[in-house]
Amino acid sequence: YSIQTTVDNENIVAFQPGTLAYDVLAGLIKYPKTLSSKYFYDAKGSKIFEQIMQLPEYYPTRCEAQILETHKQALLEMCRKDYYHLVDLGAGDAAKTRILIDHFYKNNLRFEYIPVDISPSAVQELTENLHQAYPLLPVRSVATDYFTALQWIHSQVPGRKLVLFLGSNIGNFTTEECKQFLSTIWQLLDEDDRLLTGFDLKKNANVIRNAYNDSSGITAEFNRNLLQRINIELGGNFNLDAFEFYASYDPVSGFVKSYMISTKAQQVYIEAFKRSFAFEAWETIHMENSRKFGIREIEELALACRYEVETHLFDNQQYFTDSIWKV
Ligand code: AVI
Repeated sequence: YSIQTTVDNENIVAFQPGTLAYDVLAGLIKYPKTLSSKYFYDAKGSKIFEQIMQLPEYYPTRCEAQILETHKQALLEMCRKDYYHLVDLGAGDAAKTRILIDHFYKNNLRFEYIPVDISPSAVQELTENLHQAYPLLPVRSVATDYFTALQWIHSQVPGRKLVLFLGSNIGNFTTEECKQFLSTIWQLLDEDDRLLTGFDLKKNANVIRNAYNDSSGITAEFNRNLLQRINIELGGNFNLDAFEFYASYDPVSGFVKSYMISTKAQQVYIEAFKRSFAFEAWETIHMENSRKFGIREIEELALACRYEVETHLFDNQQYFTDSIWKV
């Protein structure tokens, strides 16, 4: 189905689901308004996210790097048997995956690396960097959303695979999307295959809150960039100074929720839709969920999606886990 917005009787504009235009329109005509964090990652957004990963407050990246560093030999042994496909969902700049790539490559594992990312510029840059660093490594990159990529993998990547879903990307899904995603991957896996998913764990609530309210305001810029992207790509006129960033953490549900909040009553016009959207003072746009999990919740999720948990790998603070599942 598609959304149609009637501006006047002669001017009907139609958009397809899953496109920036469709999803922005669908989100801004709702109350409360929403935008999808999957659109954060244009070229600029991907760069800002790389800065976030360097922030002192943003611990998940460092914790997961420590996990991979500690367990890279065990993971190599796991992949030893046969020619392997290393599928990296949401690869970005693959800073963490490179710990494994480097170790596997230097130990002569015969494998192919398949990075998947929604940002074409990120995927292209990554592929070029890998070709330089590891000239003999076969790389097949895919620039699309996860669900399209999973269909592609199903038809194009036969044979044993380790599917990586690092960085707590799973926390950005709704509970529904999360189950749908894990069930789709389940259908791709055979008994020798493995899924390794990064889950950010529940911990001191202030540590979590600070990770999403960094003192240098980079996370705010990350969110604001989506408003700017709408201005550039859809002809919007969001006044970027008239929206404030706010992130909350609920230690019971484990959800960090991020918002851009209109600091005054205002109209935002978007040329692509030939219409304006009214904001009341202090009206919110929900931008992102970043869910934190308890171990019990992870195990219940695995069970609900018909997986068997093989092991949980932890960093030394137990802030994060890379959980390995099989079908
Ligand atoms: C990509 N994702 C796992 C990050 C997270 O922690 O939810 C995105 C992010 N949002 C704000 N900071 C980082």
